[in-house]
Amino acid sequence: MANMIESQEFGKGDFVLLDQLTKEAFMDNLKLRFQRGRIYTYIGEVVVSVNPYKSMNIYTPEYVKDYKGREFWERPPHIYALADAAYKTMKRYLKDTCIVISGESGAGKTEASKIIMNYIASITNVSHRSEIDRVTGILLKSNVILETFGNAKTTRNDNSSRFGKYMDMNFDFKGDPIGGHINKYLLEKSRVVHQQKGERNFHSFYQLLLGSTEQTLNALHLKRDPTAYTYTNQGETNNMKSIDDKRTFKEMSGALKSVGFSHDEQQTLFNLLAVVLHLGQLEFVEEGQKVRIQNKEVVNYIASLIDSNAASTEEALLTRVVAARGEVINKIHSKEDACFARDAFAKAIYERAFLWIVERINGIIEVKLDVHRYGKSTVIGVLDIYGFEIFDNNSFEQFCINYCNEKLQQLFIELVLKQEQEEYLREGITWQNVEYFNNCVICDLVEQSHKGIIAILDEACLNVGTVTDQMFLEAMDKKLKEHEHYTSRRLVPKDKDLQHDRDFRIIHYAGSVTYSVIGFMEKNKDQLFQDFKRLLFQSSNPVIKDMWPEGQQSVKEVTKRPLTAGTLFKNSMIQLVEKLASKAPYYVRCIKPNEIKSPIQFDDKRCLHQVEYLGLMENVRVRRAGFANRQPYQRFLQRYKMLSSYTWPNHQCRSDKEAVTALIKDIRFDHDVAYGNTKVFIRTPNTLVTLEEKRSELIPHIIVLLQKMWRGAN
Ligand code: AD9
Ligand code: MG
Repeated sequence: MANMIESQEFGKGDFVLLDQLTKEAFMDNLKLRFQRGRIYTYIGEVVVSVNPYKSMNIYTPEYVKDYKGREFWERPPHIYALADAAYKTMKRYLKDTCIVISGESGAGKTEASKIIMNYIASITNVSHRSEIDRVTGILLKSNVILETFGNAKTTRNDNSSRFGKYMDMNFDFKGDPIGGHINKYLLEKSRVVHQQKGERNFHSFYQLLLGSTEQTLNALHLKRDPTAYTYTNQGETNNMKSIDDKRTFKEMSGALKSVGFSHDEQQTLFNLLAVVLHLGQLEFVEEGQKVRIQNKEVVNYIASLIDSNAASTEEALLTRVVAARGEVINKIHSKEDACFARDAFAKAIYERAFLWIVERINGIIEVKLDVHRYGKSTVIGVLDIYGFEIFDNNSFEQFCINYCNEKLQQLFIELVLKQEQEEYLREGITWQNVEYFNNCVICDLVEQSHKGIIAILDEACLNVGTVTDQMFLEAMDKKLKEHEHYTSRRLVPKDKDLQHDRDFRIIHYAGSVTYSVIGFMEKNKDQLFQDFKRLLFQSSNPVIKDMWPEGQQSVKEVTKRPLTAGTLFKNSMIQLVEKLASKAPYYVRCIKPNEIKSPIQFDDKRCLHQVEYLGLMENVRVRRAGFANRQPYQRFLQRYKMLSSYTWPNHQCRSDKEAVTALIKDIRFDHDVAYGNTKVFIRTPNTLVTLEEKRSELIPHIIVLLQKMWRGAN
């Protein structure tokens, strides 16, 4: 076990080894380790990681060498041990594995995912095959691109991922990376047009404005000043010391080039960023019944950047074509409609460009090698997805994100318990169940057909124009009033946490969250007028045209209602969970030590809350209820055979199992041990501690003995 390697001053390297499992003991251990610079601690094979908020000298090539091919218990706790375990399982048993990284915003998930990928890149391709180097390079560099377009500064994290990412790395039979695939989940596109105080739009805009050449900016009709644009200036946070947009722009452009984006493709991406910024500058003014655009030159910029003409662009911005009773008519926007449509257009352009980038990278890293020649490819998946979010004002996005966390928690419960149970069954050992809260009921509350929140929302969205957010809330109240995890102001008028009529609350496994219903329907419908799609499809820029294939549909064809954002998200979550469940899972549970990004402060209350909602205590309990430790007989012998004359230096038994039984009887530990078919199971951590102590006492004698033998032989 890990903590045997470390001295006691660092606490226990595995929470399973705590003498007594209390909240206090758990938190004391976590805090002590954080204060002593030990940011990783195990719960069996789960890694608990506390964000150090400073650079740590523990990711050097020496560390990589130290952990490569080792078992968890051979070295102090480190995320490398987990990455190595996932890799070994994949390579030795040809089993697909996945690493699920969870934790709240700023807890260190994205950093952890990069550390894992870098580790895997460094331990593979020992024969330096150039094709493998190329693939690994692309996999790593794609992170730079995705962070530029998908991350932003929020109040909680200067580099917050505003999308979920699941990345598969494919390996050949030698265990070298030969390709990969990225799945992205729900980009928070509302950020494109609106940011809260203290936050920024996606990094891409600032990088382009501050990092590109004067010539590029001129061609895009842009000024080198993020405060000049509505869409980049609402959070009033442009000069961030921690963010070097200029430098990152260089790095990102380099990454685009080396990953394989052509010059035209890069140019198009920059054009689209500029289009979004210009859209935010459009001013609509009412003139009698009509609305016109005050700053026409902006329309010209937009038209030229999307390779279209100004007249069509202006028409798409001010009117929409609708089919009514078989007739096609041109409907003029009100000022409010025009603003809404403009924002929807900006969000859609950005989202589509992001999706296109992901697909483009996928096209490049897709496994193209001949399967017959290289054998079946195996996979390690890394999931870095948004953590549980509670803001002052929680909307549809938080609802989706928190639902996602419910799904992952459900998977964690199922897999961690299932795995334990399966192992006991396989090994022929009886065990007792541990009580835990099964959040399945909350997943149902959200996703059940007909009765779930998403279904109720979809039903409300079917009735165009007539149903309001408030009516949707009433429908929920009616259907869900009996549900123990749902409440609203109408149902409990005196509840202090429900201050507005628009509020409803879900009691999540991680705590209660109050959501404002405002905007739910609009965000769920996620409507973009066909006029914009057609405009972009008609662009003479092939990249833009390619991004908008549905623009080729005629007005009359567009009758089928597309799936709503909520349903699409729900489906993608169900698929994701299925994908993860089919793989051998490894877990990293990230904890954010404080709210002020301090490398020394450990905020007890905040940390305890995270420990509670991540279910870490239950995790330890499950691990301890059964057996704290298990080891294959042969491995156990190798480590402890010196403890008994039955087994030292070699045993005479018929099997390793018999030898271990004799050894354990000899040292009188058989009351605490069960013998499985292939492994020995040790119930209490103390037994293991004693075994280790006895071993450490004997080792100096053995060394002396071996030295004598060695001298004798010479
Ligand atoms: V969010 O849900 O995307 O908003 P993450 O991904 O959990 O969030 P992230 O990995 O971005 O958090 O970490 C936040 C910041 O903490 C990083 O930008 C680093 O400054 C810092 N961090 C996190 N992990 C480490 C680490 N292992 N070593 C040093 C770290 N710094
Ligand atoms: Mg992140």
